[in-house]
Amino acid sequence: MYGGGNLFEPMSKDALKEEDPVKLSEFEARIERGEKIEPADWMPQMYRRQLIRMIEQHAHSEIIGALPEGTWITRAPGFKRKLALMAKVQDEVGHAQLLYSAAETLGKSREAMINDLINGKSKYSNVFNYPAFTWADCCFISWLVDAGAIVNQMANAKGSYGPYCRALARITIEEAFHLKYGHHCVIHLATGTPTQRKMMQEAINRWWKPMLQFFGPPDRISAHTEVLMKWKVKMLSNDGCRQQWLDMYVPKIWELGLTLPDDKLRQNPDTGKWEYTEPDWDEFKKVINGDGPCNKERLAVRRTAEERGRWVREALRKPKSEYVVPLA
Ligand code: BYC
Repeated sequence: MYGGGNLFEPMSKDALKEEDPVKLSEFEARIERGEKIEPADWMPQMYRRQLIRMIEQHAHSEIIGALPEGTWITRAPGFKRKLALMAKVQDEVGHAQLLYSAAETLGKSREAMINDLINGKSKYSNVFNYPAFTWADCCFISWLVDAGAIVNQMANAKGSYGPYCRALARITIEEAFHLKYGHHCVIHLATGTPTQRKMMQEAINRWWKPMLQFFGPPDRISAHTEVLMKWKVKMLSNDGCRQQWLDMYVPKIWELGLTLPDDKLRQNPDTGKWEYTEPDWDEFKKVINGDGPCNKERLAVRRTAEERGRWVREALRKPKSEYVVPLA
């Protein structure tokens, strides 16, 4: 189990030198053989902290990600869309629950994770710091952001940490329904009236760059990819996920007669790789560090939810004798 030290601070690569070399090589051999690491197994502190960082960030992305779509539940066009969107948003919050539970197995409490989120210490996905101006933005998220999440999660569900992989396997099955629903919404707008089509095109134009950034910085500058791939936490690199998403979804977007706002976008016939205009990674840095269009609003909503829910958490913690009226 967790053997001490501050779980919340970043760790330098040198920390690995302090690990027991025999245990470390046994651990790495298990990963190499494709075995799952379980919470009670020995693991290097760096593996533990990397997992906490990544799973926690993933969990936060799910609850914050529920906000832009959540604001559209009352305005979704028609009863069927309202029902489906409500179910989807509920699923996303459920995913956060699964992921917080997986992160808790590594020794960080849910309360500490939520505190780090609302105090702006932890990160969550860049895309949720942008507004969903129109219904078409909401459709973009349901289809194409969920598609990106599926690419990442399908790969990582085959990774090394048992609780995270099991959570991802379940999440991915639910996301597959979101993807179908989102695709249906986009098809409806793209094949609708000229106004609907224009609305969809404008949403695609707005989301294109944040979406390319969703998979993380390019491998050449990614801080954590190397060690996470070595330990099979990440089974596909940031660029690998981005390419897979482009491969699967650019043709589907074009099929609908929609365009993408990048003159350089093309699949290189020799390498099979997609080429595109590099998004602005300095801007990405700003957005993930609290300075995007909606960061303040998103965290304010979470803080309010936390305050309003406090009485429920406190009531649940009270011993039964304090709130059950004894029968005469
Ligand atoms: N957004 O070394 P790198 C959903 C940070 S929810 C924000 O490449 P790593 C949905 C990164 O944390 C599912 N930050 O990092 C929900 C690191 O900062 P720190 C969303 C990002 O971890 C509701 C720094 O940049 N999916 O789909 O190796 C409704 C350097 O990056 C981002 C997940 O959360 C980003 N996009 O790889 C609808 C997947 N990218 O920690 C839909 C889980 C990078 O050093 N996470 N950063 O301060 C992952 O798979 C990985 O963490 C990433 C980044 C691929 C995102």
